[in-house]
Amino acid sequence: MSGGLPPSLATAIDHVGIAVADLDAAAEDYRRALGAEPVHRERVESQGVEEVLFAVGGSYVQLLGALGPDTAVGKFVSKRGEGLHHVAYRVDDVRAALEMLRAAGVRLVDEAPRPGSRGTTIAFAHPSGFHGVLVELVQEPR
Ligand code: CMX
Ligand code: CO
Repeated sequence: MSGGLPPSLATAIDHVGIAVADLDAAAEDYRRALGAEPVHRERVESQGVEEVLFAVGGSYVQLLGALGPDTAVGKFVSKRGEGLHHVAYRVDDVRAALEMLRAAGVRLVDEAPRPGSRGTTIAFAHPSGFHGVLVELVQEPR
């Protein structure tokens, strides 16, 4: 197939986000299992999470501990238990990517980009548009 296809949304999988109940315990389990030290840890108040990142190739595994029960991750863990929380796609321009999703009729969580960890710019699209998987768009710092 060629012609008429818009440019693709993303350049890579940036990370997979995994909701955990105890961030320190999970980070230690992943450290042993992956045979690698975490590369980053950050509290992101605006998202209600603390994250630990492990690098795998050019992508990350993002462990997410909730900062409280009424946060996105806190509610997820109490309703569904630990596990895959979202898939994050790396994009060149979050604003343009949001426009592409909007044009494709995908339900958005964020209407506009916002700051994420590591100086990234992020936005979320609703799981309903991606067959049950919450989607994050990530633009690396310029
Ligand atoms: N993946 C798939 N489904 C999810 C989900 C997720 N991560 N989180 C909630 N749901 C489902 C619930 O299971 C529930 O399904 P049912 O109706 O079938 O029971 C439904 O969505 C509603 O659940 P809820 O607890 O009422 O959740 P809300 O609708 O209030 O919020 C969502 C869901 C996705 C809009 C919200 O979590 C959100 O805005 N997320 C974006 C921000 C975020 O997740 N930040 C943390 C990560 C930060 C980072 O990666 O840096
Ligand atoms: Co994420």
